[in-house]
Amino acid sequence: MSQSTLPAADCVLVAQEGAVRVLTLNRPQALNAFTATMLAHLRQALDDAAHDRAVRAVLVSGAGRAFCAGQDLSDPLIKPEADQPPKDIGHLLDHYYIPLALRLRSMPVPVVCAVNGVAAGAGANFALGCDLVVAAQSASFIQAFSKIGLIPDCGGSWLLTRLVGRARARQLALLGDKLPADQAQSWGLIARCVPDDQLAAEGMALAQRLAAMPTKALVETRRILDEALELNLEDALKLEARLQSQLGFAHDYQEGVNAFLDKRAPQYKDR
Ligand code: T3D
Repeated sequence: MSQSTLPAADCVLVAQEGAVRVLTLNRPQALNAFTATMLAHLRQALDDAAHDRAVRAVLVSGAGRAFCAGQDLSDPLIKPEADQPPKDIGHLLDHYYIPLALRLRSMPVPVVCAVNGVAAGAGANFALGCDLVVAAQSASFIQAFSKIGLIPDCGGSWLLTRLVGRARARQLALLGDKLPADQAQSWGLIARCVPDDQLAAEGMALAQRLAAMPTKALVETRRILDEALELNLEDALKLEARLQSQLGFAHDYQEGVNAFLDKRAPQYKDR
């Protein structure tokens, strides 16, 4: 299938392959570390994908040998300067990381992350915030924050314990050691670890597969899996019933059942 390149800022490349919007973090000389400009473009690219009804899944990856080294520590917005008072780095979180993490969580389509190399700091937590994470064998995840005197951000404080439990979350966040992709998979931090030369194909295959599925049901599945963690059983059952009732009125449920009964492939279109 041909990949057409759409207009975009250089630091985040945007392309379309079938119903999949492909976003590539593109500052390989700095291991795709996030500058404020890049964070703004990434959020805009996610907004654009969310608003384009031709998009049924998003695939995010990185250019070069890394996925993303987290916040660019040389960005003038946060870089400490001699003889100047410390800068308020909370500003960066309020204006860039919080909206980015929330945008990811509220995407109306599933988001697959193909982690092609090291994912550190906010780069790791942005990846882990995606719906399905597939990583190359040579990739790794680093909660680099403690090494520079910070706490996990970009959703890390919320995600880590949920993904790997208290002991492993603390080990990752306190020590800031590199977790190889195969161990990340065996710990349940990510969905899959694949040979390096299969990453691009595997990421695209997952995204294409999700793009052909009933999008609304996938997005509500994401929602209930997160929300149910905070609920007691009875409230979770009630939320299941409410969402199931809504989905039951949608085209895709009617189509799924009819296709099953007709012994044909379903054609889903809700978003
Ligand atoms: O203000 C705030 O900080 C709040 C927000 C926080 C969110 C965060 O993400 S905090 C965490 C920030 N990230 C880090 O602390 C990771 C820093 N990077 C590293 O520890 C290492 O680079 C890696 C373990 C990721 C990879 O190591 P390695 O040996 O494979 O590569 P390298 O040689 O260290 O890096 C290659 C180049 O990328 C190098 O530039 P050069 O010397 O070739 O010109 C290096 O400076 C640059 N680079 C890597 N990470 C960053 C970076 N430049 C700017 N910011 C980075 N985060």
